[in-house]
Amino acid sequence: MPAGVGRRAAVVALAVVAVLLVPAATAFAGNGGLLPPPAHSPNAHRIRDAYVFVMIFVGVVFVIVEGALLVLITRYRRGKRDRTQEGPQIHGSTRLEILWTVVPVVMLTAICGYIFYKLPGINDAPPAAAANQTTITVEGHQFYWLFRYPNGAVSIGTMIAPAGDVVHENITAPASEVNHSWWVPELGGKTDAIPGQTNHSWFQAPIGTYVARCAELCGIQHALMDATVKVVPRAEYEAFIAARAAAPGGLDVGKEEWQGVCSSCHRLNETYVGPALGGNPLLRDRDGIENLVRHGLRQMPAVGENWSPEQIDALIAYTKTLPKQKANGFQS
Ligand SMILES: [Cu+2]
Repeated sequence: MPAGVGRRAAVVALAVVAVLLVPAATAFAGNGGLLPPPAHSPNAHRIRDAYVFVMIFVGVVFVIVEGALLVLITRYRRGKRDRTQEGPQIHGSTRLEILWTVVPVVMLTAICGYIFYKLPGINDAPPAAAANQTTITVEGHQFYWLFRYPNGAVSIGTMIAPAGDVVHENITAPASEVNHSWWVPELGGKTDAIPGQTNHSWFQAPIGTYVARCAELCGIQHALMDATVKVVPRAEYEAFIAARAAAPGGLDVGKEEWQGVCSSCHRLNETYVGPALGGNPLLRDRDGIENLVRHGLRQMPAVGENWSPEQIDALIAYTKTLPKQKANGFQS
């Protein structure tokens, strides 16, 4: 092989490696690299195991296929052969053909088998005998998550859950909503929140704070539709839901509504997705605000269509604490 050709091949190979390294480096620069975030619930562990198992095959296939591609491109290149001259004529290789049929079948069977082996542990929650059970309803709304606890307590944006318990999630959305998807990557897979339907998921997690996201494009502020799952000791969970149930119209509920619901689209002193609300008499008008959140107006969805009267009380209690006048200048 002439020296010039060898150098050119080396340069091409280096360039290919560099191009391949760019996405790999980007992936590793993100937290956790190519892997899902660490799992903190048995179902999430199994999802991660399945991901890693499939990833091993994907990696090996990628290297073999791309490697073969590079070898074949180099080995069978035209080189100095004239364009009009035919290249070497290669006919079938029975052994190779059997190999590239059988190997993928074996790989797909292995992947299938492993996934079916893991699936029950992803889908089915541990039985009642194994751990305390709690049920929390998760409701998707444009553009916030609302949580309902067994004693009637409600929270918005932050779910409080007892550590170690099997927490069953009933995932749904009110009738006039759009589809959302509840996803806490560290605690399990995605589950659709479909209007008028209830889907189920579960987790069993240690004390910690976990990020949740809406995984279904659901409208203009979809990007803001995240939430937090705070897993706390059981006593703390019980105290929280008891306090919430005792004061369903309390200021803390109102503050969550303002920050988690209204603020997705409104600022006090500047136009955001919706108009500025600072100084708006509506903030002191219970009937007016109720009508607005229950029915929506023009582009504004009916964000509180299924809120209890106490939740409306909570919102008005909070908005009454906001400044009466629109501030001078444009800060929010
Ligand atoms: Cu959504």
